[in-house]
Amino acid sequence: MTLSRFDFPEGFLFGAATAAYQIEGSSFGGCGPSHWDTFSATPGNVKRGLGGGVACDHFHRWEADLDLLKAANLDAYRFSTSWARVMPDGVHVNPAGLDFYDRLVDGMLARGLKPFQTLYHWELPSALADQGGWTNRETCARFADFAQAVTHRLGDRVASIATVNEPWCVAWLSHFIGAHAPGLRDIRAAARAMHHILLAHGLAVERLRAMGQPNLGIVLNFDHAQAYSESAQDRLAAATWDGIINRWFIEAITAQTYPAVVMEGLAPHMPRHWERDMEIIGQKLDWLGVNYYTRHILDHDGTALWPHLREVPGPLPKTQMGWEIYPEGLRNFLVRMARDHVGDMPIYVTENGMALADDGAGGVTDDPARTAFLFDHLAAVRQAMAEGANVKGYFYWSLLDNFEWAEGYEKRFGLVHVDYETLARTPKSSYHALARALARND
Ligand code: IFM
Repeated sequence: MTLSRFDFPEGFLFGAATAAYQIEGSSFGGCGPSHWDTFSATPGNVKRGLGGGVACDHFHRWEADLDLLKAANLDAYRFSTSWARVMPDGVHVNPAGLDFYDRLVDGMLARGLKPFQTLYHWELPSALADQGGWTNRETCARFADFAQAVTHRLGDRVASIATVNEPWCVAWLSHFIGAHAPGLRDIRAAARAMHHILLAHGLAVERLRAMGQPNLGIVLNFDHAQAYSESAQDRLAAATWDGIINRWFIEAITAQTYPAVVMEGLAPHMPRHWERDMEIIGQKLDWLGVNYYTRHILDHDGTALWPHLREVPGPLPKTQMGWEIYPEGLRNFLVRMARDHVGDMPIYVTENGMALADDGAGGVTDDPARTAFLFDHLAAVRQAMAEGANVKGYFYWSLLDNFEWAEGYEKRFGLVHVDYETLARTPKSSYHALARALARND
């Protein structure tokens, strides 16, 4: 199914997203070390042991990259501001770091692109990681300082600010599963990170509100949780997964509570007096960002410790990440967020996309599967809107092939191909399809 911008209400925003560490090159511009530099320098953590030192060299090529966004007829660009670049030691400002983002934001405005900024997309300065990172409550206060410093410089020009990208990844994936920096597998560290990342969000919102900054939100990732069978145990496994990834953050923010099904495992490990933070965490926001990629099928694993579950491979076609393609899940989450949590508050799909292999045989830029993925998910957004979700925009992940965290550079999500030898950019057929769909014909 092919759609165009005219199938959506006037003012609906189409954009593409990236993140600082994944594209900029952390070895440039006085950027400080982050826990992703050390994580990726440790054997076994990242495929081929590559980090974000150069990445896509966006730090030097940002103007051409903004031109690509504009030529795709996009309305907005979702980018992030690296904490380690702005504050190399986590505390003191690096003027060159702020200057870079200042130029970048002006470059967006000059091209008619709305800047959608994310404050934290995972590059925790090493100096703060050394002090316990997200397991340490102090990091939350430092994050509010960072939020203030960046906003003081950029806040007059950005269209919106998200505090944190995907707190589930920051906390659970990184401290319980251990797949992302800092690579811990420790339930106590995970419980603390699950709470502290929300506290950091709340403190930043409080600080930015005090500065009069409008349009504040957070970006959460959602994963459709399906029980493998109708058995009570499998349904509990799916409900537990749903609680950990889909309910924990949104319920803290909108209802100032944590789901009982998750507290069953985490309660003994929560920081002291966590309840006292819930009011700060639950401040009213202006919009919600929904990142959606796939579903997971869960069954009960009686041999495993809490949360007693394991993932079962599903039957649907999969992306290069091995993720099932399931657009219905996006419709579900958008409707569920509106119905159960945020009502009429604006929702943006802040990430949605697929990785496709670079086959190295000339097919790298011909990606009809990505085009189909994109339009099928846009159709799901339309359905959700017809069912009452107040969705205001859609951002494809990602503009460029980039550093896909633990997967290194092999998993390619971009509308634009990046040759990591030459760093040349080549728009794929999905990029051209999107550009045609968004053309205004005027
Ligand atoms: O690349 C990531 C991004 O940093 C956060 N959301 C999911 C994407 C694909 O895995």
